[in-house]
Amino acid sequence: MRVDIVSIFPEYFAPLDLSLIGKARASGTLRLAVHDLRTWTHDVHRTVDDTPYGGGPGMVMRPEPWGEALDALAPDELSPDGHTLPRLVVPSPAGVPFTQALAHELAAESHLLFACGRYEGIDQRVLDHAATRMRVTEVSLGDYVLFGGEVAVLVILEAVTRLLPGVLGNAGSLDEESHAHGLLEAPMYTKPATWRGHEVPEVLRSGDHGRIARWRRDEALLRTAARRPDMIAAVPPESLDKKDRAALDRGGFQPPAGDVAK
Ligand code: JAH
Repeated sequence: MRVDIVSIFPEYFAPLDLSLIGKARASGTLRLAVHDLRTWTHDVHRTVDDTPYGGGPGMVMRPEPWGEALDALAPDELSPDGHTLPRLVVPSPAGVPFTQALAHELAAESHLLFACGRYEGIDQRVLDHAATRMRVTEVSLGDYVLFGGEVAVLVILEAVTRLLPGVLGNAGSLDEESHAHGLLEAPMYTKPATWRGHEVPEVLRSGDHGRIARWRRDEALLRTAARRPDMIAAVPPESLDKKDRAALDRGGFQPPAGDVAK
């Protein structure tokens, strides 16, 4: 996968040399380049912002440097290798929610181009014009405001690159983790069996794989009901069998109405 990032703070992306993302880059699985937006300014002060039309606080990113950056990184002409245009991803509090499903979708792209806004954001015409030539997705990580899109891009890239073939090895199974099956995971423990007076649940030391699976399922259901009412409400009622319903009931949660799975 090819990834380009445009930012006025390219130094933010130094961590991408490290750890598993660094390995993916070294192996060629990930071809990543970080670009300074000021490359595409022409005034002595290399200005990237200006005051907002209509008034209001803060500054807005000028369209001209962004226009040139996108022209350079997403050229109109088809290259000799017949490459397709990148998918432009723009972190913004006004974006669509970033989910594991969207991470999978982005991991299937051959070329991602990230545009990091700062201040009050990028002049809307940059995104409107880009959308006439390529797919543009504004993405939100959650309902809070950052200084800019840089940290959001680090998060998105970490979620996406670990899905690329060969990056995780097969040590971690992607389909057993949280958000793969719509429930939070049960808690995990390692040695020692007793630590500061806290014991590892007996069932996990029993060696009884049937009981362990049942316990983990119950804990996953109870945690999800307690912490994520949105996720438990989205569980299809017919996917909950009698034991699932009994676990929720014991925890004081109302199991959803509907057909009971066998
Ligand atoms: C803030 C440009 N949902 C997280 C998130 C993503 C981006 C931004 N804020 C929060 C942001 C200022 C300028 C982007």
